[in-house]
Amino acid sequence: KAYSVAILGVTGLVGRTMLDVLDERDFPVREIIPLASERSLGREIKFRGKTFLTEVPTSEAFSRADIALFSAGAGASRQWAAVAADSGAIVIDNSSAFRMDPHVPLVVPEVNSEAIFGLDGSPCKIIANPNCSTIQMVVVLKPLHDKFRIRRVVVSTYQSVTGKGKIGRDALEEELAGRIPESFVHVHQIAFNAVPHIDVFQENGYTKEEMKMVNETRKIMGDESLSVSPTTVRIPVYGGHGEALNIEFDNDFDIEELKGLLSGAPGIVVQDDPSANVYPMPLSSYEKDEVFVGRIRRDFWHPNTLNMWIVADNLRKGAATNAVQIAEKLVGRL
Ligand code: 11C
Repeated sequence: KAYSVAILGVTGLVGRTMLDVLDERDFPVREIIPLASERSLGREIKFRGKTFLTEVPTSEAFSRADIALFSAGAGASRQWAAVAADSGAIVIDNSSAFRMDPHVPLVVPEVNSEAIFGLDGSPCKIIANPNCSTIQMVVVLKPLHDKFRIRRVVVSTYQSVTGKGKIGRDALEEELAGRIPESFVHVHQIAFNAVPHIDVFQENGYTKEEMKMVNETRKIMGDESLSVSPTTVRIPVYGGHGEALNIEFDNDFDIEELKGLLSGAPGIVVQDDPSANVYPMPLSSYEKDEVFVGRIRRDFWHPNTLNMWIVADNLRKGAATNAVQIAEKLVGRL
């Protein structure tokens, strides 16, 4: 069986990446229903040699879809998710709108794909895709938590400008070309800089991006006792988000056993050979679907504690690929 797939936000960076990933992974597509705002109405979208024209979202458009991938921001998701679900589509929502809704599963297939389905075996009508910086972290935390029980994670991120979509990428290019705007997309100049401020500050002194990493991680891992202590930073790169992780376990570990565990875990590629200068970087993770792990080493100054460095393409595993992997779990179940 092939499926009719609507993509809301198809002209954005994540929307376009969703098309690429559906194609590359041979997703059984019968028809693409490309949905965008009035501004982009009638734009040609090419998929496997066929051309589809963008439409504005309507209940009629969603009634033609089996699966609706949403990536047009939380406002659009709030407006259209229930309409799409009531029209018969299963919504996979890349926005933050429903992630913490207790009735909506928040899914990273390597960690909790079983959450996609209800007790009767049918898929939930709305499934949330987590924040990019959370997704890559939980992929590596999961096998370690299962084996050694994680007590605490201290994480510092190095996030690509594409996390803010096309405007984030364009802002860096403009600044590098010497065109300095009156107000900065990344709050401050991002060219030649690092800005420890992603999304808005909350009353507790953390940013919304940081609190997503705390709350989403607990929900996906199904463990409210997990302690995640984040600092999120925007840096002037494309290709992926980097994260330095300091992980304290309940139990001690053997470093070689731990590396073997990561190597064998789904969705992870270990790139760790300091003697040959091999470790993950945004440039080498660009347009790849896995989470890359390196600099794996014991924290010698704290018991049962590990340091490592991970990188993943935030538009791929951090958004489009994760959404398509969720859609793959629906194949044969709709
Ligand atoms: C960033 N992580 O890098 C954000 C982008 O909740 O899906 C994704 C925001 C989200 O700016």
